[in-house]
Amino acid sequence: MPKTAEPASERHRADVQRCLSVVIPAFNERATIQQILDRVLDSPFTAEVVVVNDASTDGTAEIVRSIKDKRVRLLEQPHNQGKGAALRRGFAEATQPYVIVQDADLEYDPADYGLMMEPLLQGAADVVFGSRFSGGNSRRVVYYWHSVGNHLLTTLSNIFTNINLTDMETCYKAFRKEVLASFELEENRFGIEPEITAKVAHGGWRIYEVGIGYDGRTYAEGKKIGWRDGVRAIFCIVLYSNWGPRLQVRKAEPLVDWITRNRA
Ligand SMILES: Nc1nc2c(ncn2[C@@H]2O[C@H](COP(=O)(O)OP(=O)(O)O)[C@@H](O)[C@H]2O)c(=O)[nH]1
Ligand SMILES: [Mg+2]
Repeated sequence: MPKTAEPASERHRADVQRCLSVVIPAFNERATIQQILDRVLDSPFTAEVVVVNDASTDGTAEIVRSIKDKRVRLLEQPHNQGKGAALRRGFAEATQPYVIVQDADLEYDPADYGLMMEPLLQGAADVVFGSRFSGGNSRRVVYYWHSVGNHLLTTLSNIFTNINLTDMETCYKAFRKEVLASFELEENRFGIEPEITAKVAHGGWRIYEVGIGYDGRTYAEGKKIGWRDGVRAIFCIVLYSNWGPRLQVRKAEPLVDWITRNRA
């Protein structure tokens, strides 16, 4: 990537152009939605925030509605459909040249948008992944077996896509808008992460990875993803690879769907 005198991450706030659509999928995130929106709106890159409320029942939407900042738009899903469906809706509504995914909890920090935007603004990248497992950023120490699972899923994804990511499942994925317009997304739930990864890899887009901080939450603090989502992720890695159509993995979909949906 070409070096400039003043990288985006260190540029003076006043010099930063607002150019970023932040898409926030939100399902029952009353405890954190206000705080994450404050942080997102505080970023000098944020031109627009598209919150997709996934039929929350805890008052999340009311909190979003009470925010006066004109950059915030609230979209309502008619019934709960999952993160993937929420992102599909949010991406379709994004109007800015760059789009980033922001979860509604506080695990990922909008203060890292500068790092994420740098390769995009310099014209070096079409897509940027924020990695929790590379770089010297601080990271809350949480579940060991989750990190093993993440590494396994990333490795499997890399094998099928032939790109060398260190964190495929990261929430922080930033795109030039054209990239998102170049493919259709199908996954409704957490399978969206391997699906996006496979589609940007197969599209030949220029992908960069930057180290980001991570303040992981525990299940007691509201974390929801589970091992069944890992099963779905493995399925999606194969399904959306070049091997998918040849192996006719779609035939296994009803069973994988059933496993994913029947949460303990
Ligand atoms: N778990 C879950 N999250 C959803 C859903 N729809 C939207 N989301 C949002 O997707 C993001 C990621 O979910 P989260 O439970 O934090 O995933 P995790 O941090 O990987 O465990 C959060 O912003 C959720 O509010 C859904 O149906 N289920
Ligand atoms: Mg989360």
